[in-house]
Amino acid sequence: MASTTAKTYHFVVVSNRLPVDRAPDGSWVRSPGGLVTALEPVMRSADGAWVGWPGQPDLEVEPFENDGIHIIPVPLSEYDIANFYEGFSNDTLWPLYHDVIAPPGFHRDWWENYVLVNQRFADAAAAVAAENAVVWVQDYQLQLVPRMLREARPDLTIGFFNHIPFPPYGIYSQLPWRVQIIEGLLGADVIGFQRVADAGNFLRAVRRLTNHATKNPAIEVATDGQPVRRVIARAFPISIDAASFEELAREPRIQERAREIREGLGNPKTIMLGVDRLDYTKGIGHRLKAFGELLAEGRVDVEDVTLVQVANPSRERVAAYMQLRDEIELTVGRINGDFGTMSHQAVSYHHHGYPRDEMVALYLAADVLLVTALRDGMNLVAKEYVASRFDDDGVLVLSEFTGASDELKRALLINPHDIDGMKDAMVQAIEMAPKERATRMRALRRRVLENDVARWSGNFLQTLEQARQGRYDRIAPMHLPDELEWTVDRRWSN
Ligand code: GDG
Repeated sequence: MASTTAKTYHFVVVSNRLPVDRAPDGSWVRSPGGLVTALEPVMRSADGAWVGWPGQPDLEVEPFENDGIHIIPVPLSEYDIANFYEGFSNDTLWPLYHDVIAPPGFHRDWWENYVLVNQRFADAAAAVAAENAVVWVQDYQLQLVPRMLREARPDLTIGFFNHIPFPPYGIYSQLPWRVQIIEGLLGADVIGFQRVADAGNFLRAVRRLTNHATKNPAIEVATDGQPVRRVIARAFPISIDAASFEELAREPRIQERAREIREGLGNPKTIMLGVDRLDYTKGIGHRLKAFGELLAEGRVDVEDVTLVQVANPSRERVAAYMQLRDEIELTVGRINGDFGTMSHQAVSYHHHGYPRDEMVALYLAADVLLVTALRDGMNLVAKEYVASRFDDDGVLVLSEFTGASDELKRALLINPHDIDGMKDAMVQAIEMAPKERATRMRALRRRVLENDVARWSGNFLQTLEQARQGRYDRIAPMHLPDELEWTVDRRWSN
């Protein structure tokens, strides 16, 4: 383990969590996220560094190298985890940015700690960034970092990507610290969102809360006594390492495992699958309600159709998540009690995570994937299912409230609040003829395989490079559904 303390880097990624986990024996294991896969080639060629929290309270570790990536750990105390992370990030921003599906908590001590911890991340990044380096900050936990970094290091080129939605102004405006967050983000040169609608919501918030002019494709940020700075805000829909999912799915042992899974479930005619973090944004309750009603009405027979639900444990110390788990498990128990037979369970429920191999086997075993999120930045599970189905089979039922629905138009698109509509879509998916399944899946696959995560990071970093060179003429204007959105300057200020 080489120490890299005094070194500086020309490419720095900053995210709440580091891309490595500490094993019980003290060694570091790469966590298999899509972001790491996407950035790995850039990291290697640019000799990059990754700044983030190592995942355990009060863990102070010196910078080290892991498999070609320089790791710069930022420690968080128990207090920081409770206030910055579980509090402000996951109990204020998360519900607020997801259409207040759950009520956000507004607590000044959470906010104060959010500011403090963001400053700590910004300081750590500023310390390791070389002169004129590119720094890419990730996600809602670190929205103040771009401005903090710019103040410390005006020489840097700063990108920010928001993995979750950006809410409409009517909701965003509830946030007592709404101006500070906007100004924090505007420290970046390029701000990326999942959907065009998210970028539009952000632009509207900029107009309502600041005096900066918005001229497509840039916001002109005027700070006292300094030249006007241009900030690009636009959509860069994230994706997955599609080829690696297909590759895994093509392995005979994974296909054999898919057959075993089907057998283990009693070889039902149709397996429907849900894979989600156990989160109230994912619409798991709505999905179960629809399925339960189909069984009760006799439109679906428990001998023919099984719903497999993987509910990956998440944020288990946040009260809303504890309550959600109780509700979901009560519902699963009721459905199984009411409709299960000795040989067939209605819902096969799993409250734990699985290795990637098993996930891909599940995708192959599932005739239908149900993505019923009430709000979701993108939803990578939908794209992983499509990438795995090299056999051009399987039906994707996809909520229109996911970012993925902007691209995956040949899925069966649903409004998960409309339970009857969702039930009809489930039946349509179960009954769909093989030919239609294949036509739809082929179209979905073209989309996912072309727009993979390497293309996503490539597009973002290219825009960042154009911004660095001041080549704003090279950055295409973003087309908002309502073109008028861009034309008004300096409308309101607070
Ligand atoms: C946020 C945004 C946005 C899940 N269970 C297991 C497992 N997973 C993996 C999936 C997928 C990932 O976790 C979940 O990604 P999603 O996109 O579905 O959702 P969030 O966790 O909420 O992610 C989201 C994303 O950021 C990226 O920008 O799309 O909207 O909310 O990759 O496969 N993986 C394994 N075992 C499991 O049991 N191995």
